[in-house]
Amino acid sequence: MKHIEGHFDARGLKIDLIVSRFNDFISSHLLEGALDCLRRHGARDEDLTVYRVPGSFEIPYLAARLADRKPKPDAIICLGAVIRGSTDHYQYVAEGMARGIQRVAMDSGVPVILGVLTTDTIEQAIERAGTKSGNKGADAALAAIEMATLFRQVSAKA
Ligand code: INI
Repeated sequence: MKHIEGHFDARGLKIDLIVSRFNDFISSHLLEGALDCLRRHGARDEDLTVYRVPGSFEIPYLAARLADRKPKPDAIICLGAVIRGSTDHYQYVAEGMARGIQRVAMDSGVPVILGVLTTDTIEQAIERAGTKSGNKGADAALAAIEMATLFRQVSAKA
């Protein structure tokens, strides 16, 4: 029986991070968590590139461009915070962002990791950006390492 899975050694992985400027108070902490996690798993700064976009809705547009480059990145990590307001704008931004990210991943074959918080309140976002519920940017980085190392093995076997 074959059993193939990713691991958590990030040495040599080329990873792009896309960070939304909207709610930067939150997304900057997600970025810190992601970078810290990547470095602690062996990623080198010269293999990491941070890109900024205006809001989470724009993340998939840039992800599509980055995933299209040759050579492709090993993974793309998307970071931001969509926080519910008094109108339904939140819903359009959150749905467009999540569906777009998934579409880029499916179309490109690059793991595109959803590290964008969608919360009802600012407090819930703070809890997930390095306080009592951990740091979802770090969680996204771990998922990126696991998927990138899994995809490398699958490609090597193909
Ligand atoms: N962008 C976010 O990243 N988070 C939000 O909470 C948010 N809300 O609620 O408005 C938000 N809006 C901006 C959006 O992502 C686009 O930048 C904008 O609509 C221009 O296309």
